Amino acid sequence: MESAIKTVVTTFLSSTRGKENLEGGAFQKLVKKQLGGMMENADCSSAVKEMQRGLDADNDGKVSFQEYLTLIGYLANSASERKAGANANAS
Ligand SMILES: [Ca+2]
Repeated sequence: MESAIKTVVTTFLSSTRGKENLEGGAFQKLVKKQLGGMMENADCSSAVKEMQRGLDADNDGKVSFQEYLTLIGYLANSASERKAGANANAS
């Protein structure tokens, strides 16, 4: 658990290269390199751009750490829903 949290943090920090936000293509690079197994559209640039816009709560064109956590939370949530769906037959 602790290593997972550290990975979430260090992945963001290494992707921003010292900046506070993921800017330009950094977000897309992160998604393509790190999340291809969890996200169906990770290789589709337009889908990733769309997702970046959706995460960008303050509309500054960049993905802040907080906004990035929204994505992590979303992925964790959908992973747990998939597990729950596999364990129970009912919707
Ligand atoms: Ca933002």
